[in-house]
Amino acid sequence: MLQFDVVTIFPAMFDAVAEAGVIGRAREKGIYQLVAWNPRDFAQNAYRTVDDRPYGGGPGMVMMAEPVGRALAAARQRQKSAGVQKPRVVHLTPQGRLLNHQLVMELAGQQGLVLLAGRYEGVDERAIARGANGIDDEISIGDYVLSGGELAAMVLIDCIVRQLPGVLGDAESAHQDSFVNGLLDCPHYTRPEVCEGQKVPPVLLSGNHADISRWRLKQALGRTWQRRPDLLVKRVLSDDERSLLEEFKREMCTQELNGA
Ligand code: 6GU
Repeated sequence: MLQFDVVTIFPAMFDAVAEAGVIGRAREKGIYQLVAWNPRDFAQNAYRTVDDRPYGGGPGMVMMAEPVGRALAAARQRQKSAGVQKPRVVHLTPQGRLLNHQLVMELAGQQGLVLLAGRYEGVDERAIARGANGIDDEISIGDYVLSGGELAAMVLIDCIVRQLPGVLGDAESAHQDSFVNGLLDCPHYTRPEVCEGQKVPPVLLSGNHADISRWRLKQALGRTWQRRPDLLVKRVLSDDERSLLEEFKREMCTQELNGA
């Protein structure tokens, strides 16, 4: 069972992942466990203060090192009790390295993860030092700013849990996801065959599985070329894929000439 501990001043936000959909069901099945730790419960004064003004001045507040450090220590202790000797400790921050499929797979192979979700302008640097009993990674989920690390931590939990054995059924298998083969996914269709005058591509009704596979790969290549050319630069195309992409481009030109 994968062990998650999250340090957050908004533990209730994590009910959203713990209860809904495939990720909620995975928790009920005992595939992972998630415990939240609130730095407020480790604050010293009567107001349970967890933030203060930044030294050196400037806007916003900083999360205090001591309550955060004590919550992290409690999270590590809980991991140890659950049998995890060396949990990976991750700070979610826009200053982190960008999350991608490869990093998700690496984290999905860990026994336990401690996630620190910061708020305000950031966390006192002394609570997020690297090294023994420090932070192992800083991770960002994209080049935009969230109000806190909680949503990013939930994104991370969702991506990781859906990769664990027994979470997705055959029908929803993670092997066919976008990014697994370095390409975006192909378009999908279901009933009815005609929807407001728009037909399902005839090849999908042909029953010819080889043709269907080729069409799907062609669409995946075409979409990736149109929407995420950066992904194609990183991926070596086989001769077959190269000719499918050329076919896609030719068909696009023909559609344009026909006014589609
Ligand atoms: Cl991990 N945290 C915050 N606050 N904003 C983000 C982020 C993380 N990743 C992208 N934006």
